[in-house]
Amino acid sequence: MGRRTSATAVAAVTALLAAATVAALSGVATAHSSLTQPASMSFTTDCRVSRGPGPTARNCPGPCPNIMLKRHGVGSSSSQPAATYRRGQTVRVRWARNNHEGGFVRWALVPVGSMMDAKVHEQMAFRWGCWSAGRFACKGGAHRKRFCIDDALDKPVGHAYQDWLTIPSIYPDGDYVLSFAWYGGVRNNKPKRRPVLSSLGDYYDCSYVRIAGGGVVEPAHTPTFRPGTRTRFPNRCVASVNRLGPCREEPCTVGRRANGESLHQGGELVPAPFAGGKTPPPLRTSWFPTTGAGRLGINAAYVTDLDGRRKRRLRTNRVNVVALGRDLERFTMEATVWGDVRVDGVAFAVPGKTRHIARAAPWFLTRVGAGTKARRSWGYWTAGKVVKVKITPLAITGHDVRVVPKTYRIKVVYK
Ligand SMILES: [Cu+2]
Repeated sequence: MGRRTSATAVAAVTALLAAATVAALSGVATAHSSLTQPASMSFTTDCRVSRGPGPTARNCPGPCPNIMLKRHGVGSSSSQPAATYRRGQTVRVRWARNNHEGGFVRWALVPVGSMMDAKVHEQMAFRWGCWSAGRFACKGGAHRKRFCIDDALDKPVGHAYQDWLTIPSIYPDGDYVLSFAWYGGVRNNKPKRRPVLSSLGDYYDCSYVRIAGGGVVEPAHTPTFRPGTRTRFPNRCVASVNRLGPCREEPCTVGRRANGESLHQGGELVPAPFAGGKTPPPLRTSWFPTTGAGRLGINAAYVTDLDGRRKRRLRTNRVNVVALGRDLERFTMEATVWGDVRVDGVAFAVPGKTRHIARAAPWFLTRVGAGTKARRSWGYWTAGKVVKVKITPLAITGHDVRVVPKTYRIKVVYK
């Protein structure tokens, strides 16, 4: 509880201790967890909805904390973000275990102006995992106070959870809110019991983060579910429910009674958007504000086979001979992009032919064939003749972007 330093914080600690005592005495399955890295925008460790009893009452319906907000210092606002990330960077995130087990954690990056809009958090979620993932032991002192808070299940050492997130490249430079949601927690910390019983509510936390630099801004990103490290199952999580909502209010029991029957029974689940092998729709960079001016160019281009393996790098200062034979029977091309603004696509143009626009990275001249894993072969060439391919990165219109295309000369021959 070393996170709290102000007078309000001391009061909060008192309330929390009282809550823990009430919970211990009455057997109320009241829980708590919060984001510890990057630092939360709030001092609360139990942002949830619950009526009580007494100090366990909370009206923190998310998707970001509405109570005990930090007023100053690091992590208190967009101008003092808790962390700065690069596009494509893999970053460590940690959250308190506080004697609890099970459920899912959902991550989203949302514009600061939408931080209290649950629909936006849902739409912009980019990653799901198991909440009980990456368990680690705290060292003593400040480390324990910061990351393990009240955890005492494995006395005398406190434990907490962690995972690593790769920041999708769809976010233009700017200020965002990283959103943490926990749902499906397991009643009485019994992850081995079947069915898995509900009683915990939905939990929320948020952190102000900045995104600056890294790779080029890409148009789309498909959300992923990865359980995380050190989980019980490689592709599922032990949870009482698989989405936010059914356990909006704690305790998630009949009549909201502490000793009531569980409202939901779960097991080894995947998050609802991934149920039955589904994948959520891609997130689009067009949802985010963009920086106005900058440059975009083609970094490199390659001849690849139809599985996308790069066979040779193309040069702009000479005719590139593509020799077709046993090693490479058919081919396509790929380009990479540099720049500091959003790229909306890459156009491949041959004089007199229809140009092809790749709409998402990796930037290939041909699409993946329907129902296959291989790309279509490119056929706008005549053996022995030089053909020009002009590759142009496409910037969002209405901005002052200097675009630098490249043209490659290609001659296809048979070996
Ligand atoms: Cu708790």
